[in-house]
Amino acid sequence: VFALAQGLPKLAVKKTYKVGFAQTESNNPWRLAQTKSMQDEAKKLGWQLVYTDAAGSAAKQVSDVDSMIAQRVDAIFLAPREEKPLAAAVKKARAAGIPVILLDRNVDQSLAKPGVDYVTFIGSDFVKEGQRAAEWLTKKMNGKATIIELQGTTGSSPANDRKAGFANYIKKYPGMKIVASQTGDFARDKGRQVMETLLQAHPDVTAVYAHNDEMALGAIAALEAAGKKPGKDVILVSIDGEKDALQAIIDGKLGATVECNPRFGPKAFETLQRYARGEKIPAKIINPDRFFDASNAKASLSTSY
Ligand code: GYE
Repeated sequence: VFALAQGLPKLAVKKTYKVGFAQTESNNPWRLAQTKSMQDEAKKLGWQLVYTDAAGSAAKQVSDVDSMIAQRVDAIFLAPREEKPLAAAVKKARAAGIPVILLDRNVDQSLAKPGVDYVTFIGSDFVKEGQRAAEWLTKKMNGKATIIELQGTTGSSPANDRKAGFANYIKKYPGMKIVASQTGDFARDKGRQVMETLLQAHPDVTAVYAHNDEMALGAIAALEAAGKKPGKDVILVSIDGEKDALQAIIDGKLGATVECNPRFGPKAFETLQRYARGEKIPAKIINPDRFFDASNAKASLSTSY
């Protein structure tokens, strides 16, 4: 009955809405900060928030979206765990007449499109984040490094784009070599385990590029367990800017981290209201990100999460 031939579902202008937020997992400070920001903003506006946690499973997240559709939420905020499987969930919501706004991760652009299948993507420029990490590391290592890369969740847009942004930058520097690249699933303990294994095969490693802080912190633990000094024997760079990472910079163990801002609440809810009013929403809304290294980590600690 609700199926639309094409185009985005309309959203009525109302005082309050019932909106869904389909979170991907809650295993790190970044996720917790994002969830809190969404809950705080819903509370502030007096909107009902239907919150689900996919606990790291794309299949569960697809069924979480299904249940939001069944509950007839007014709109869905979705943080798609992986690019391909969640594109179908986006299309299902659209067909049911429910507008979707993507938060922090994108879906495969050949499978679902902004302005057609979903309203917009709000998040960071992940390619640029990878580039900035590469730029810092190249400078720090004077263009010569034996690098281990710890990738984020396989099939997720930040893992794909952070990898591409970094690789594209170091291409111009033949001395910057990635000798191993494996997923640590954006998780601290997985990062530690993967680093432990990769260290045995590559004891000559001089640098680590981790797609998020949690994996960098895991790698630091693995390096220390192997008798190496992170920050001296091996230089690490990562992405997110969480409190533990800023502390690791202050302690001299982590070199730098590119910020990836998790505080989506105000922007997300405001964008939905603008959409309801019929304003034209751009296909992408990019969050500005800061950069933290030894020069500003201490001063920035209190602004972190
Ligand atoms: O960097 C990571 C989280 O999707 C941008 O996911 C987000 C990433 C973030 O688990 O820490």
